[in-house]
Amino acid sequence: MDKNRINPIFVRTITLKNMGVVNFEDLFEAKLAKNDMIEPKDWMPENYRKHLIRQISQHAHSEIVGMLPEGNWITRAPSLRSKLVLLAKVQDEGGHGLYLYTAAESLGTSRDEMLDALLTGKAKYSSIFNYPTLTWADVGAVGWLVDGAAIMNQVMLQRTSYGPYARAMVRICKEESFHQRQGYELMTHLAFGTPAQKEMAQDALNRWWYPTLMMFGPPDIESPNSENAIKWRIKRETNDQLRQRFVNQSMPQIEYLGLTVPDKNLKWNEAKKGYDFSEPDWTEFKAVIKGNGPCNKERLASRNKSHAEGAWVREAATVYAKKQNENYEAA
Ligand code: FAQ
Repeated sequence: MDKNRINPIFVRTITLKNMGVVNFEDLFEAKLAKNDMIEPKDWMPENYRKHLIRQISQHAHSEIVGMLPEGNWITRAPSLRSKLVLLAKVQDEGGHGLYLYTAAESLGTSRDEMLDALLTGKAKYSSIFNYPTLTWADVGAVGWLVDGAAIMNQVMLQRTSYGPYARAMVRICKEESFHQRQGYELMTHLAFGTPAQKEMAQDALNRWWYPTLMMFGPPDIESPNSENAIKWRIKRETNDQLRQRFVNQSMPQIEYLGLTVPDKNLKWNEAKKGYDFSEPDWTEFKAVIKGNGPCNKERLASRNKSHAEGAWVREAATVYAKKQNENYEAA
């Protein structure tokens, strides 16, 4: 970040020709009230900026750590078609990470700072990517359930109040929709295949169901960030609302596949026009986000290895950019 930049926190008012003295905070609130986007050069409260850097960088980390569980299956995909599709999907997730890091940079943080926080284990990323992909059916379950849950949350984020984040989400949602279809197609083949294939699909659903419900975050009463997120229109719906919608949407898909959820309490509730269901194990969730999930150490080790192996690319790019600059200045 440019240390000499005027710190906008200390500049609170501006005098406009027609309006006299205007308070920046009032302008910010008026924009939110009108559903206008906040843009990088607009004044914003420091806590709003920090909240966004936290959420967007965690989201970016999730995308690139999220490449690992499925990337693990590229060399073992059962056909050329499924290999090509999976390769394209995993590559898309890398692209999502890049748009999101760029959106976070527009708030005054740097790529190096964010990556350092990820690689040293200080930053969070989605709990879901700390679970292993044990069989080919898990690739289907990730595309169908995990991308499905991601879309449920990200459709709302297309209308988040920060412009660069909202715009990144538009393209990301389109791509995630393909990913969700790819996962469901794979599950369909297995669920309507041989008894052994159907069993694989059921086993994957059993293992991914509760971790997917955890993706939406803790229950609303235990979600410290939700109040500000809703106030500032960063989130438009709460963790519990989105989790409920996800269950409602998934059940007809599960029934079509002839599969079942690992939840004896799940039943339709006519009064609320939605399903009642069991909460995930929140103790497990807390352990996973503290770094003690089944694959946290493995995921961080993989990211650190890739980062170290990419050092020569970063060095080469820096030298090339310097040379380009020198040529430009000499011309
Ligand atoms: N995992 O107060 P809240 C994808 C943390 S993208 C880990 O409720 P908030 C694509 C939370 O950070 C998936 N940590 O927090 C893909 C906070 O800690 P902090 C990622 C979690 O922010 C598919 C604390 O708990 N999507 O899957 C989780 O209001 C397939 C208290 O929580 C996004 O990031 C969790 N599940 O709500 C890629 C969407 N939940 O920071 C590859 C954007 C909560 O105070 C393959 N993010 N925490 O230390 C959001 O919408 C929100 O940040 C939530 C959490 C909903 C994730």
